[in-house]
Amino acid sequence: MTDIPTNHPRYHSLMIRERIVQGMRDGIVAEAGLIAHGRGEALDYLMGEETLPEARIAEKIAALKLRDGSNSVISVNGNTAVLAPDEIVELAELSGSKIEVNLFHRTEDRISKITELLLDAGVKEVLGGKPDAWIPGLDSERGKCCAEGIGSADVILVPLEDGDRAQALKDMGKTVICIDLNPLSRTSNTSDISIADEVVRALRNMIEFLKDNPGKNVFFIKDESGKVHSLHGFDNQKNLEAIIHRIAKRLTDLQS
Ligand code: PTJ
Repeated sequence: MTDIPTNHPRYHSLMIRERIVQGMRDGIVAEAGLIAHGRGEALDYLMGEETLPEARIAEKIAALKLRDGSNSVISVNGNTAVLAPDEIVELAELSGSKIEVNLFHRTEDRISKITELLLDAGVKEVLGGKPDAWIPGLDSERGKCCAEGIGSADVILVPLEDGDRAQALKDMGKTVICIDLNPLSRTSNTSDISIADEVVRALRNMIEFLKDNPGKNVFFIKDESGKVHSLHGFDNQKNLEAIIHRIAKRLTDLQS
């Protein structure tokens, strides 16, 4: 890995980038994953590289939905595995979710490397290696899934997703939660709960929230201004619009 001086003003961002590059060299991240990451970096820059208040609301609601699901599944791809293996495992434990590896650029070698990475992070079982079901409406390799995981999930968390599968999962009647820095993407606009935040920050915030609210029936959450939001009344489109306005305002403020 390239040596990044710790006093570099963009140290944190460059270190994360290095993890993605190394992940690609190790055969875990798809080549296209580098491009996806660059797109994410640009959007994160526009957001000030911090969790926006609306994203925090979505994270809390998503964490509760995941914990409330009777068969919740966290779907993992190459980028997510390399950036946040420990966070995936911890969130799965706290929310009682299964973990399934599901890849757009599927190869058996990548599936087994990602599975190994997650097992090393401490989870007992990782699904995805022996697919026995198919997501209807998908022609790509991404359609392959496990009946006991994604196939029968009622709530599914899909970090760094492509729009096609989000729609196909919705068509199966599942509650779809995405993590995607692009509030304009098809994935964000298709999902039930869209978290427009960087994946590591998002997963850590969800973990923190569940730790602060262990085993409770939580139906309402408060935002930073003290406003109360109901778990059932969450308006995803409105939340995404607020994020787009925030980015637009930030750009205007930076210009003046
Ligand atoms: O590992 P595979 O084979 O399943 O492939 C994974 C990738 C990411 C290559 C594949 O799903 C893909 O091509 O995704 P897209 O269509 O490029 O979409 C990725 C989305 O994730 C984009 O909207 C990015 O802005 C966003 N994104 C990238 N990095 C991050 C991110 N969102 C949150 N956190 C990030 N670190």
